[in-house]
Amino acid sequence: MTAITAGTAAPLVSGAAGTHTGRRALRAAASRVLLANWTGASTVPSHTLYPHQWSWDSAFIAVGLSRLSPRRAQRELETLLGAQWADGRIPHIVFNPAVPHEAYFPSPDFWRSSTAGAAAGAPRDIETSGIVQPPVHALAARLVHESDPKTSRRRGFLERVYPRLAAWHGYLHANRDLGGGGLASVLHPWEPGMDNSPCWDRPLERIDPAPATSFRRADLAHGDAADRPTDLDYGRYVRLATDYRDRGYTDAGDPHGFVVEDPGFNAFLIVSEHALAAIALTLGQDPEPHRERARALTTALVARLWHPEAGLFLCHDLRTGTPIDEKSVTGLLPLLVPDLPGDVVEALLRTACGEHFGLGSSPTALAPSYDLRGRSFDSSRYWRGPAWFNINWAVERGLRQHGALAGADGLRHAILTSAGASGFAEYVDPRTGRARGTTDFSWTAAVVLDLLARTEEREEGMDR
Ligand code: 2M8
Repeated sequence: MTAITAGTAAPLVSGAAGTHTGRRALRAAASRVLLANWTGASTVPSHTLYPHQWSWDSAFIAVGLSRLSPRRAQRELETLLGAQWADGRIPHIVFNPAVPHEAYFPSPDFWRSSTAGAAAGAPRDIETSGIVQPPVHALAARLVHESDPKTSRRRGFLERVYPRLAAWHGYLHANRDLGGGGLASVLHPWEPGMDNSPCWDRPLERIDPAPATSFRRADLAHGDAADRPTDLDYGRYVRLATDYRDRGYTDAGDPHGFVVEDPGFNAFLIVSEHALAAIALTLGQDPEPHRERARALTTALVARLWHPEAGLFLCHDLRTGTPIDEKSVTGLLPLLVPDLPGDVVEALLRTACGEHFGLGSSPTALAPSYDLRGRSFDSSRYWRGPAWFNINWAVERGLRQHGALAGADGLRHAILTSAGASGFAEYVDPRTGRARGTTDFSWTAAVVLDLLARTEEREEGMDR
């Protein structure tokens, strides 16, 4: 097993993804996926399984699109921000009215945002869900701007998105610090994006599932049931979303059935807060409030969710006031945070390449979504083991930021090889690399485009 340590550089991408011809073919294939999934103002994650716009998907997609068309990347984010609620939340789905309701569950007639969310400031003329997803957007906006600052400046991109992104963070800060310790909490397993992670098993035991006869899943028409959450999971997702909707999507007040502090969600918030500071500076505004918030969040993240004995950040169940003793890749995502204490970084790097996550164990090793040794590990089922490309892109950035260059180069190679070989799979079996879920998946193609461009920038000595 290759140790992941700071300071050493491995050769650049090698093999098919490393030759110029191989890279050109990969870039062309990834571009075709994103172009085919573009619907005129935004990009669907997949035409079959997810035929609307998703919040954090769009952030990753914008980063990839910026390598093809900076204007389109800006449009992707601005379409999403066009559906922002007056309270600042960015909804996790923006529905395309041209898509029939039967194509995806839960559809707009379940969420009823324009009526049930009216008091919270849901738009009247666009239907959305009422929950949120990880705040990757300000990071994406910064990267989109940096990919072509001239076009961005000419179009006033940052001027338009900055107040909206600041309002989004303001919502999380004002409404979602339900633990009172300075972190944002999530109220539904769909919010951290890792829907059926084993981390949610215990908190979900308390939730009385909606009967399976009360809803009709659309996902099973397009996906293998063994790759998807179970009916029992869905019953609980439906119960929690119904309760939230029926309370007008208000965050304060009655205790929520599910309320968790998630390290990955908060790590993205911190990185995005740093991105807002950079954006403010570019616009001639004061970056200090964003820096101050990033510092406070970082302190709270370490104080509340770091567990030295696990060598990992753990989720925290606010209903019971206890840590959730499961090793999920969400606990590695704080590698994205720039100012972590040195001992925490060292321990995280050890955990990343140890037996639980196996980075560096082979040239194609990707970080699994869940502990390879965990009792609930399942190599096929969604967020219970499979490796996801957006998450590995984030881990790669984290490794590189902390100087673990050999590990970052190895992971970059693994992402490019595995994404191409799997037909831009939604996720892959972390042991075999076999495609799972759907293929031609947008964020998989997007992170490939970004990593290919970064590899070239690095070769030309301009890596950002
Ligand atoms: C998955 O989640 C949706 C619900 O939001 C679903 O299963 O229908 C997750 O993988 C989530 O992280 C992702 O954003 C979404 C669309 O790709 O699909």
